[in-house]
Amino acid sequence: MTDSSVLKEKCSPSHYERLACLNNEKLSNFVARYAKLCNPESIFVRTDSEKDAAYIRNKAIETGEEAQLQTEGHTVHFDGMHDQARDKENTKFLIAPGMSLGQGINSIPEKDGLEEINGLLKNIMAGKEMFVLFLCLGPVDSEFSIYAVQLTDSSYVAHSEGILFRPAYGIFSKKQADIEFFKFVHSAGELDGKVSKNVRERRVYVDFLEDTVYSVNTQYAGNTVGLKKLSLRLAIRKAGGEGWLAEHMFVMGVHGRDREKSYFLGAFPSFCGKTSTCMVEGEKIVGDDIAYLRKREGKVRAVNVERGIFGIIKDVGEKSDPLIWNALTGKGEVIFSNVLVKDGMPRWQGDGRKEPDDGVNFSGNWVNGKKDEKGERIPLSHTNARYTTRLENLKNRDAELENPNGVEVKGIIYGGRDSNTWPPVFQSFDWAHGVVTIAASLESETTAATLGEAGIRKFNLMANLDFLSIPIAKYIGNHLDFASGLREEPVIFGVNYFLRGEDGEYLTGIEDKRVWLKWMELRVNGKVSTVKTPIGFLPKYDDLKILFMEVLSKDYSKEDYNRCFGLRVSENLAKIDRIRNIYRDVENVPEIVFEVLKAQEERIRQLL
Ligand code: SPV
Ligand code: MN
Repeated sequence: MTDSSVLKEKCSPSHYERLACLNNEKLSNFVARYAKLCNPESIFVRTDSEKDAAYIRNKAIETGEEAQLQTEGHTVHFDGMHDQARDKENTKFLIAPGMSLGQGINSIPEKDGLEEINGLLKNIMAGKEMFVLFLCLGPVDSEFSIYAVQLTDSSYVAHSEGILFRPAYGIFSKKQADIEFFKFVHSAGELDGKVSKNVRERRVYVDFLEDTVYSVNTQYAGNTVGLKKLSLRLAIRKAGGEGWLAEHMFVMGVHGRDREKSYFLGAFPSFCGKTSTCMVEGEKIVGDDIAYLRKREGKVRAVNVERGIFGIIKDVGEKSDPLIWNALTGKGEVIFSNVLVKDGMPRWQGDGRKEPDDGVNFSGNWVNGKKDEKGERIPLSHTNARYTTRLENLKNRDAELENPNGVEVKGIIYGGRDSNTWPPVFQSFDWAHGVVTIAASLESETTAATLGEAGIRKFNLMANLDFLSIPIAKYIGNHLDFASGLREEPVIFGVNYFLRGEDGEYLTGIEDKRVWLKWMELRVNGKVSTVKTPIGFLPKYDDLKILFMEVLSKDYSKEDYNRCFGLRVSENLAKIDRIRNIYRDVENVPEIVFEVLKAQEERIRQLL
């Protein structure tokens, strides 16, 4: 059977024509190859039309991958009991003979990986429809754009891609064979009811040599939605070779006292306040998860790779998160995943309402007190339950979201879950100091967003470790080099929302991040001075006192300030030791990393 015959056989004539008219042999070969291997019953080629989007939405309801909720546009999707987060262990990079990605990055020889994945993909879509999606990372037709084709047999995945990313069939049609693209092949595999059955054979294999990612026997979006974390891995490598950066960062606009906006990027590991930071009241969101950064005319500009949010729903409440709350409770397209459904309404942990005693959740019929096979209580919704919606649904969406030139970046913020070392906010001395002692020294206490034990401090440089597709040393080198040729370097800040006092109590309030943002805005615009300390520049008490009153109408006491901003000497020294030990084990780390850490250590030791 020739390539085109499999397409003719499985596509209706009009859908066959949708592919054929793109005149792109590479593309047709790719689709044909996996159509042959995965053997779906039929193929749906999605254009950018609303009719096609509606077909996929309806299909998700028809197959049961999603169920309609009471509110117009709302649906719910459940992932399997053991498919609720990114699977780090089974996510691997295919590498050619003689190649090494170094420490901390899972890899498998290309030949073995392909053999395994091709075996798993064989006939995996039998009886199902395969969707062919054309999408774009970043705004369409800009310097930042990367195009992508996703194949999937999951209407939930296809639906999510359509909400989260810009459609690009039109560009494929315009550019014809002259288009480069990332490729994603996904199958949920055999289903048990509506969920992936063979999660033990869950695999996410990244073939960066072919710009292709395979994802099998899983539905959780972090493992399956190609343009999200799968493409980030490909983009990091592409960026490294081309002198730009692909980062796990939000993009937001912070208003100054004059109402002028300054744009910030922020990198936080999962569950550390990333979405809630870019979503604070009074400011503007461009994106909450992934950004591409490029240099232009001596400045850094960035875009949101996505146009939607796949956000954590736990603790989203009417009072604490009014902007998200409104988007999630009003009409409009939202997929709720792994929440509890009670009387056709989604409910979740920490939604601020009286907890129901029963309902349907990821474990099936749920009653309060239900236990899993290990005897542990099943919460009403999963801790990593999420919502998927367009930024368009949010009142605080920034007008620059679709600007093909991105926004000018004034500051970059790094934050982790850190109970005892960093102060709530501080500024690095310069680019290299920020890259080394803040970004590349980022650690975070673990959470439920990935499989594994929670509550352990883990090194996570730039909050991007899970997605690194190049050796750590090379990645740090790219960051250090990125400043070359810049007239104005973005200012690098560290934040910590999880600092605790001696009794274990949190020292800062949930809303305080609004103050830290305002202080950073003042700093990037040179409007306030600082206290110089061995770890960087700290806010002055008097400035914070004014900001707390202005932003939160709150008194800020000197005692609070001292508790939060007093330098934790032994903890900071211990951190330097931990980080240095990590980098000592990594090959080819630029010498400047050790020099900057040493200088920081000496500055701190002088206080002793
Ligand atoms: C994260 O965990 O960082 C997320 C969700 O943004 S996931 O798509 O799973 O990566
Ligand atoms: Mn993320």
